[in-house]
Amino acid sequence: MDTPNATSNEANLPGVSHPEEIFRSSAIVAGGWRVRWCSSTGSTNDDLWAAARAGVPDRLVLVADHQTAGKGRLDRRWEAPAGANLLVSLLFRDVPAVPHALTHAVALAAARASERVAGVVPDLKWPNDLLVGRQKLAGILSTAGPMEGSPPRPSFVVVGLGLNVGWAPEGATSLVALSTATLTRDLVLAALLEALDEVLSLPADERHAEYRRQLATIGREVRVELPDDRFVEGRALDVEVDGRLVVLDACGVSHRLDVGDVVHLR
Ligand code: BT5
Repeated sequence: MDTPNATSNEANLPGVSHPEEIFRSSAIVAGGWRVRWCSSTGSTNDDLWAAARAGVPDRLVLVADHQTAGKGRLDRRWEAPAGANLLVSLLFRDVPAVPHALTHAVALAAARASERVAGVVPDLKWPNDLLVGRQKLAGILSTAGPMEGSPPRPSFVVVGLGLNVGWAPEGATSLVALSTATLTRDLVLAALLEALDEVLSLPADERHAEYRRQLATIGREVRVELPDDRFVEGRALDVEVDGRLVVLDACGVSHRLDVGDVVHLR
């Protein structure tokens, strides 16, 4: 595991074409994480993925005040005005046999951090949204590096989290809207990294059990919209260790779903 080095924040980040311009010098270092802030970039996930390809160390965390091309899943956009929300990507080079476990860990850590700093207790919605009631508080996008080894697994994973701290679009929510606590993005980030260390230290089966417990999707009637415009409706029965959602439809057919958007019907 790489040791954080708070003084290295001015250094160029390999794989990013304009590092001097985008990185400013503030650094928070917590646990084994090395944190770099940039004022504006396209997408922190894209930058960190490129930097990972160029060899930057494990547990590098990239935070942006603003993204001009923030990405959601399935080529959607992630919006946030400059300076309002936590826009962060984390690099994991220690990839478990089930890479989804890293995404789940970040979701659990974001939920713990929201509770600790703001007293807000979000639910998880499959695959990785944080909701309060029916409103989205945070979303996660994970991008895997090239496969290697035997059996093959990603050489690294970048997990990007957009957590609404001070702003939310119509129909979504933010920590500030839900809490009277004094909140800064630094505070939320520090709580996130601390919680992530805790969650990652859990044995894999306990972590999966916690993810399963917090997944409000289980036991609900759901409509899962699939990327090819098909959909599955039924009762969400379970989430498997590999992250797949198990849905039993009205004909008694069980579907194991890898990607999709869930609508909680009841
Ligand atoms: C997600 O996608 O929820 C994943 C979002 C990941 C964003 C982070 S920010 C740091 C890192 N760098 C990146 O470029 N991305 C990651 P998805 O489930 O597809 O949700 C996207 C949809 O959520 C959009 O189509 C909008 O409808 C809605 N949306 C956009 N911005 C939002 C916001 N701030 N809060 C709530 N909903 C939002």
